[in-house]
Amino acid sequence: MTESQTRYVPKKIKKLLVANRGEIAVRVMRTCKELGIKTVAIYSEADRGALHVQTADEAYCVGEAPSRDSYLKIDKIIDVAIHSKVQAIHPGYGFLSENATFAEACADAGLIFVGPSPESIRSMGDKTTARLMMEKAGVPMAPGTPDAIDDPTEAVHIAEEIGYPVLIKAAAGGGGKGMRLVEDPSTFLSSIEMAQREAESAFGDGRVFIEKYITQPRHIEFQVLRDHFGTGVHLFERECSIQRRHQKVVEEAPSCVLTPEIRKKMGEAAVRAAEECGYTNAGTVEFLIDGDLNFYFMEMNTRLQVEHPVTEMITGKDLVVEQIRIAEGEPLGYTQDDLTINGHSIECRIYAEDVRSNFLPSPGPLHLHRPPAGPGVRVDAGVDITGEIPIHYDPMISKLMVHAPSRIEAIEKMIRALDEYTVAGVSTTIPFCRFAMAHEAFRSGNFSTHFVQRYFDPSALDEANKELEYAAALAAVLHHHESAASAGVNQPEEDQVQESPWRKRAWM
Ligand code: MV4
Repeated sequence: MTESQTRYVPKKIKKLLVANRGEIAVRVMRTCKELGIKTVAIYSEADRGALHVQTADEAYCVGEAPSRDSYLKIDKIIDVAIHSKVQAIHPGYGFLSENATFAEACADAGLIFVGPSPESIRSMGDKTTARLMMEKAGVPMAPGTPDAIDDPTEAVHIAEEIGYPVLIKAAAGGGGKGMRLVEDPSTFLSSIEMAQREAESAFGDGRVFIEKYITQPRHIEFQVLRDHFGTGVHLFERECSIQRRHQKVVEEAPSCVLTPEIRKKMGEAAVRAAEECGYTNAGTVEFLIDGDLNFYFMEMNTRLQVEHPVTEMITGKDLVVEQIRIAEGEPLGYTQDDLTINGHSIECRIYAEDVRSNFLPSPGPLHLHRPPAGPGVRVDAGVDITGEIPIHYDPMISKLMVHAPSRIEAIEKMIRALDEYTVAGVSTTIPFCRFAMAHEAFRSGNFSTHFVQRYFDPSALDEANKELEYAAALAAVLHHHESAASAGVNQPEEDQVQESPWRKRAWM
């Protein structure tokens, strides 16, 4: 295709296929209903009775339970889209959402892919290409190799210049896959070789690059939106530092460590990042931020993210509405100055996992799913009052979001909502979320991406006796309030406190 042929032709969406399952499929369909758009679901044989199938106006089985036989079957999904006469496909997150070949297949079939162009997906998917583009856009990055390493002995010198520890990352990786930490030069060469071999077998692409390792960072990401007329905005940040093995568990917006000045700088860098790759639709620019509030580009996610609702709650924007309008060729219709932060929002991801057994997935039938409600509470679930968490997919049951005027009120509301949440039949991460909400480090804002590893001890949980656990959390909170600012109880050990770069920025 030549440049002129790719010019965007506005087109109204009357019917849309959601190429996904679970809560995100339901969430996208809800907005479609509000916009008067008919919805089409696809499902695997494991999902015949699933909520997203019941929610859709039409539903089509696309194959057997394993994702590669159903939710990842590009040809089959395009066939269903053509047969059901939709104008557009929304990919949700995961599955085919960041697959450039799928976005291309949609375009080739005359279908709107609700997301960025295949070119944007491809360039951000290759972390070395992304790095080069961000450098050009003047987005701050951790010191590192400008490109993939082809001469490891030369890379030793670069690592020496950067200074140890360094992190080896796979060009085709992302989300923490294929990373390797190198503490000192003695293991550098062997680590590079191992990383290249691992990347080759995991991604079919052995290219790796190195970056200076940022210690005890926080993960802060910016939501961006960009239309087909070159207007781009950011919808502020989400703090996602509470994660376990690259799986986020608690997210919030805004982050309690950003000053208005740094927020503005990071937001502008995120919009420049989107401009540089000709980005359209919704995207997320991930940063690491160190204790001195220096920020570094990590990667760009070219999809709607799991944690998008916290952004919706503080901005009042429905991100799926924005995605669909942009995909239809509508101009954004507002600018950065029209956007403000209202209050504070927190999300807890409720997984069917056993927190006492190292977060082992706990799939199976849900005998009862009774989510909390009330003012400022939102639950996006993939199941109804009963349902099933199939073994074949991500075991997330739902996302619980709260919105309140301040961070502390949001935390208290979340504790109330978690306590109200009843799930019978499977183990859930609710006890972990309650632990996080009650923890002094979380409450004070003095935490980093090491929070779970540093503080979480499953033996502290007693899921069998919720009341007891809740009472303990309350007692701890009460104690904290009564012991006022400097008692030093409920604080991490002295040496840990001193080494935390976040303590000086913690407030409530
Ligand atoms: C890093 C880093 C420290 N320094 N890069 C993890 C996910 C992937 N996007 C990149 N990741 C990291 N990159 C530099 N230069 C630490 C991590 C990291 C991390 C980042 C965010 C949230 C949780 C994390 C857990 C381990 C490592």
